[in-house]
Amino acid sequence: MRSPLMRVPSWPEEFRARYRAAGCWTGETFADFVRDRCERYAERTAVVGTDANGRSVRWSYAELGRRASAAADRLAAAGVTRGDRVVVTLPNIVEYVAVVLGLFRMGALPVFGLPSHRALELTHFCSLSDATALVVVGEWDGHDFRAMHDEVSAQLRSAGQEPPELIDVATWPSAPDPPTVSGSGAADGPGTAHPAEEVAFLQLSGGTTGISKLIPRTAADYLYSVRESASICGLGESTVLLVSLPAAHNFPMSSPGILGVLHSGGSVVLARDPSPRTAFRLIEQERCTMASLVPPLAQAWISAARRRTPDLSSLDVVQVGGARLSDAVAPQIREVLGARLQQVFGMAEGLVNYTRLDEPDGLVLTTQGRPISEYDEVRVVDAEDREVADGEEGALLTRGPYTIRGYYRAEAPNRDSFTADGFYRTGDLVRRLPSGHLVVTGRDKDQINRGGEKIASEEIEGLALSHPDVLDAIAVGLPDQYLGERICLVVRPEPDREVPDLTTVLGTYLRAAGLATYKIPDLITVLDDFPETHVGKNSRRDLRRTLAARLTDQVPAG
Ligand code: AMP
Ligand code: DBH
Repeated sequence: MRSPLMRVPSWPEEFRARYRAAGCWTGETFADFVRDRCERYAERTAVVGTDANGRSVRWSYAELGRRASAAADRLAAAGVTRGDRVVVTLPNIVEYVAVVLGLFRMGALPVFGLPSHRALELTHFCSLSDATALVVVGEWDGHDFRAMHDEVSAQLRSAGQEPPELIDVATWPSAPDPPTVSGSGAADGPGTAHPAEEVAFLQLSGGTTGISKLIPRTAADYLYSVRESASICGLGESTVLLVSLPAAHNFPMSSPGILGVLHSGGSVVLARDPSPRTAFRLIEQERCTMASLVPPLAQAWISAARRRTPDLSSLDVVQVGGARLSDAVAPQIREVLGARLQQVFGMAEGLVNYTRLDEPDGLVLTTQGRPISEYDEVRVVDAEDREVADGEEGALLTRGPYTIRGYYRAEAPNRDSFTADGFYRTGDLVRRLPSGHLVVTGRDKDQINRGGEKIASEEIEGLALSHPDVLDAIAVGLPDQYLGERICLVVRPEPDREVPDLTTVLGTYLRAAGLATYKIPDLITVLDDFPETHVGKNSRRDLRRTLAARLTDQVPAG
């Protein structure tokens, strides 16, 4: 038996009442959403892409509805029921959309892993969420996910936990089975007064401290952000969104992303790999009108478009977010790609900021936008949590109708990441302009942002420290022309040990430990001594800063 979902920190009743009264929170559940949109837009094209076996696929909304039900039936046959957590780690294939909507229909909770996650992360997510099943595609990009499921299962068993069922979408037939009479896929919402306000899925966070945490999101809060995002971004039935980023990321899922497009009756085009070649082919073929990119991908598109002159004439808006877009690259979105730029500064915990499509270049090219909602509360504060004047740099705190009040099963981090009155400490340093626009100027969290992927320094350090030849380890982000930051791991070896090539040994060690590919350090440096820092709460943070500054001067920029 799986444990029920634990209680999560949530909005006080006074806020719930306010968000309901303001119309931010409606009673729509994800099951309602799936049923309603698949019926309403039945004949329109919902999803274009490839399936687990590489076949080209084009599903109408009605077909998507059938596929979601078929996925729900298969999940139910594997033992998944309402309220269960299911870790999904699929690449950008059409089954991803069917599985997620299928889980929504049955009232089970997706936990959004990435295809780049490995046994270490997936064991952690399965364990923390007490997952009933792990959904994978048999083999992808040379990685065997079935073998990884075995590894995850062995680890959980040795910790006395029940392993998740393996669900391999590569074994699913290309045509859906006829729907079962039980209709397990189409269950109605739970019998509570506000089913839409129950936790509907767990999203992942790079977080502000420690390793990835699970973010509990509800239909009420999430669909509010999705509806508003769709409206801000001008989505409609003619929208064709190209999804080149990993589909499970919060950005391509909800800002306005796949859900925003399905809400509006448009089409989602899934790119199975992020290369400009694949993207340009799909834009030409499907006449994509919109794409969401992280800055390194935007740069890759720009340089590829300069060389190849693809037909991007259908492209109206290119969104860039996930990491700071440099002011130098921003104008090239229009100059080279011929599209309007929209900057997006968001977080899986909630708050999303957009530059609006009708705003002047001065704001669009140099700010990261302003919040979605008039109910988003934003405070920019100094080290004592006192608000600073507009234009001055400070730490960004936020609270609102779609920003969580706490992570799932994370009491200690919650004390650090949220104020007593429920503001989320984003860990971002910003300047707020009188117009409400935010400019992201830096960060006060121990995190590396590698081209939009967030990595907690502590996670890499902890793993490096488990190697017997390592006395101490520090992971920092060093400036990188292309990625924004790359990961540098600095290790201090055990004094008495003679390791011929600790850097190579450690690289192999981290990979073998099951660390996600994007977290593997780009550079490993050995130092016999670490600089002295003050003792105390912030000593490791000081050490990271000192080493990052020193290495930035010494190592040529990547
Ligand atoms: P996460 O909490 O893992 O969802 O990551 C969200 C974080 O990504 C934010 O708190 C920022 O640090 C960073 N981020 C997202 N979008 C932008 C952007 N447009 N500019 C700068 N940083 C961003
Ligand atoms: O980086 C992010 O997490 C992010 C970026 C843009 C996000 O969660 C979002 C938009 O919703």
